[in-house]
Amino acid sequence: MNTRPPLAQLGLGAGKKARLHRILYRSGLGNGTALFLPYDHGLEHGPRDFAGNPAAADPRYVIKLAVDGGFNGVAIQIGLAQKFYWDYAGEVPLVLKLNGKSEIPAIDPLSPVNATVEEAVRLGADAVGYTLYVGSPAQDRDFAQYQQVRRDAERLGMPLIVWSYPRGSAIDAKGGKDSFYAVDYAARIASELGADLVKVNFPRPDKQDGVPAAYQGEFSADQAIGAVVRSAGRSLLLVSGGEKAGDEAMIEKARLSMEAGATGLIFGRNIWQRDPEEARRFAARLAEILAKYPSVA
Ligand code: FBP
Repeated sequence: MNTRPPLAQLGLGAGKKARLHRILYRSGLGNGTALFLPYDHGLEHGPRDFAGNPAAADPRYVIKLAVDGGFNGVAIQIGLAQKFYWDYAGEVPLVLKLNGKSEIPAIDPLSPVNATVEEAVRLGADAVGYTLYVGSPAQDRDFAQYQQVRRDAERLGMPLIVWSYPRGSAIDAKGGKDSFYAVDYAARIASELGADLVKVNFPRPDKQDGVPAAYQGEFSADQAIGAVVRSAGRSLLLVSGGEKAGDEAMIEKARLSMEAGATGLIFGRNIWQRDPEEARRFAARLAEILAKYPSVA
């Protein structure tokens, strides 16, 4: 098992350290782990994601779920943060997502920036989020706009969470977006580019078509996620949920991630696509896993 680097070793200025301390040690279980609730799907996928649980179309419902479920943060876009976070400001940390895109146009993956780190400060955020499409043909423009966000986050003492997502035709030809190769590379890129936390999909070592020789062969799930944690280095690793799946598959994903040294989980659809009682019960099961992996600040 890898050890999670303590906050003191992350090279953080006072503002970033204070905010991350609030997220990791004053919210959720307060034991250095994190369970985040992402809710930017209305932009990324549209209302189709709320079809199974129409209540989840209401931002108040989802933010309250984050408060009641003892989450370490809720990740939302500027519009929802301005009009809905207010009701619960201070009750659950805000992660303001600064870029995003719709799924409608068939263009090279790139998430344009639509909000600033200054706005995150004004809204009381404890972190900002940025989606970086690793390997996209638009990667040069992505890196350039990311640089501005990184510098603003540094200047304003705001922790930066990078959604490091391999996407695009070149990735599709090399094992796909969740291959061990692509996810491992994405974790390393986020570390190279200065992410404080990096969010990745769980790596699939079985996806080997077109991947480099180093990723061909027999790798277990725990070997793959262990390598990804190491590639993230001093960027704390968060594992995303993906489409709604069965309880046991998600619990196993959570267990393997935490055992490998991840800091936490960022599960959206697997939480708010359930009815409220089921969502709370499932979040409590995830919390039981996080409770087994405390770390000191
Ligand atoms: P989920 O746990 O629901 O997968 O949410 C994680 C997330 O990164 C969201 O923040 C984002 O809207 C969505 O996944 C993007 O998914 P994709 O890139 O597969 O469309």
